[in-house]
Amino acid sequence: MDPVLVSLDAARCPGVLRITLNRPEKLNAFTTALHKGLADAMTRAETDGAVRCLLITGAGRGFCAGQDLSERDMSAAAIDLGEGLDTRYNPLVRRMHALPKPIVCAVNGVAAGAGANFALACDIVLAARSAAFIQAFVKIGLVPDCGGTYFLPRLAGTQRAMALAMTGERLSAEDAERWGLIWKCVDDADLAAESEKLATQLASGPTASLGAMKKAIYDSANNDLAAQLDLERDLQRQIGKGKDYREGVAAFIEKRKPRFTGS
Ligand code: LHQ
Repeated sequence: MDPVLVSLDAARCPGVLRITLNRPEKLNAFTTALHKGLADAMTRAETDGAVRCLLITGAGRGFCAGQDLSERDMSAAAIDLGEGLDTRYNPLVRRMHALPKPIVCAVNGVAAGAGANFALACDIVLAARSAAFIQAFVKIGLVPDCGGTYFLPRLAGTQRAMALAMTGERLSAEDAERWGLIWKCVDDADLAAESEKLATQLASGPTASLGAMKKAIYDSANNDLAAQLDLERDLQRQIGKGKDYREGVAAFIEKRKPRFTGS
């Protein structure tokens, strides 16, 4: 069984590359093969102009239970967890952040360990009401990875980040929404339709402008106001040269819906 399903269904969700983690019997825990599937999907997202938004979800009752703990060689000589981060997790998170296209995540069930932080690395996160986020690392004597110590304090504040990491307590999707970790918690039965609707809307949007928003908002974490104002100017200058800006203004003047092409 393919550990990652990748599809672009032009009839159902035009412009949306759907990426489904597909090891439902193990709650879609990361293996080397699953990472390879994700890396290939990212390459397609980066190079295929027909892809204008990503939609990531999980098959079955879980979203992702983090690293598959049965795949690790536990002999003392073999343990180098940094290697897995260097070669698989960290490049994945960097590529997701750098991708100049929006990434929607539909968290369909439990998201634990690196699975929780993989979800938080997406640009807009929806979660089913029955889903939960667990910083499970403390339970096996590790530290949050996959960007967790970067995203959590920025999204939820230092106190909440610290307590989530140190206790490994389960955070419900409702609380995750209340705390600002995710965009929306929706009824389980509505998750697929809501996330497809959002991804399809973004895929028909001004892609270059969405990509620039992503860069500006993420870079703001490391910029002072002066640098951020300069960045906004540079991005606006660049985006203003695109066809979508002209189309947006023309549509406004002509009192019609814009037809953005992503250029
Ligand atoms: C799993 C897993 C799993 C294998 C469920 N592995 N089988 C770590 C090390 C190295 C380098 C880089 O980074 C990392 C980062 C990390 O991600 S560390 C954190 C790893 N993840 C965890 O510690 C979470 C472990 N899983 C759980 O605590 C529970 O499964 C949760 C709370 C996610 C869900 O609980 P339940 O709903 O009760 O499901 P379950 O425990 O019965 O799991 C269902 C099946 O999935 C079961 O298999 P089985 O054959 O017995 O039916 C589990 O063994 C398997 N599974 N997580 N990470």
